[in-house]
Amino acid sequence: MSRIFSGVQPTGNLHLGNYLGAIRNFVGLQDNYECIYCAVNMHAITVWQDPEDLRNNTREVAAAYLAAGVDPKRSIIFAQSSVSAHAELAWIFNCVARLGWLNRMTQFKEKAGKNRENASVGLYAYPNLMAADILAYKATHVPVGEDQKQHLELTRDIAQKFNKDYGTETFPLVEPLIFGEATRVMSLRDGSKKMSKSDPSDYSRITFTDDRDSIAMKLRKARTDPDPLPAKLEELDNRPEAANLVGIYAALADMTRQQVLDEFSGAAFSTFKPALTDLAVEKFGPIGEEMKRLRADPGHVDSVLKDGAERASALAAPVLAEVKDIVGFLLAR
Ligand code: AQP
Repeated sequence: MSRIFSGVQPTGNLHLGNYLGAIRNFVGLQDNYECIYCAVNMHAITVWQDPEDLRNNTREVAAAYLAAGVDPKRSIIFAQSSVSAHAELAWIFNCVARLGWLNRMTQFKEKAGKNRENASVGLYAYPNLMAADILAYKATHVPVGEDQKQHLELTRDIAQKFNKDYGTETFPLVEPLIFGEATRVMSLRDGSKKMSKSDPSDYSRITFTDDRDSIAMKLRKARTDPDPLPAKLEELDNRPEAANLVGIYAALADMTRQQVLDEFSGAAFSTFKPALTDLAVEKFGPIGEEMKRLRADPGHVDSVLKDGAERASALAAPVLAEVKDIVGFLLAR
């Protein structure tokens, strides 16, 4: 059976983009793959995290997986920092990846912003740790949103270079799984920016724990244009905010975007936004409720994470031992 690995950073404000681009897809994949889902807390600290918030947000990511329908018996759910193979393999990959490769990573440029000299070394080396996350399990497929495509290409480059340098076929070339009608959900305030946890405006995103009133309010305030919805998909090309809302509706309703237009063409946003609100509440509401229930039972979430960490460690240990041997590290016997 092919193996899936994916992760979400426990940096708070889990949102509809994280759900539609990644977490929702995790659930269906359990039928056909062995799945490993991680709260990537070591990635989170590449920018400052308050320790207590980090602990809570790590549980929150695990709770989101559970509430969305990931089954902890069939799949592995764990926190990255509890399996030391991630950090150990990342160091080896720091020595495989080339500076030129990392210099091309757009996420670093976006997150470091103008004050590059002050960004952490971890933020720069982030893609090497991501490669280690995936390859510590020799995972073959990685379900992610579109924004992670470039990092996955780097993972393939690292696997290829490692295999070539050492004359082995140790690592598979991973395939991204980017699917659904909303692989890149945009900010509700600005159709040119992706919906993101770190956007200072809470109105830019719908979060897992928003109630009906908040969802309705955020969608009511969502930026749009004055025109009604068109009949054809091409007519959305220069209307990023309208295209975003249609994409969100399609993904939540399991429809294509054209089917959404077939239903709503000619409708004003004053009609479409309430319909989208109802749909978002129907699909997202129960997940938020379940997360609230899980928040009240941190012992359960902790036991899922502990069990997951043990199972993940058992899978990663032989891979790390194989890599250390290939590299020429003496193995302690
Ligand atoms: N807007 C999005 N649309 C579709 N998918 C998205 N993902 C993130 N934003 C969108 C996908 O969610 C998964 C987890 O992402 P992450 O938490 O590891 O990091 P991120 O991509 O940096 O997420 P954010 O929300 O944008 O956080 P900040 O603001 O901290 O940078 C990934 O599969 C990602 O593709």
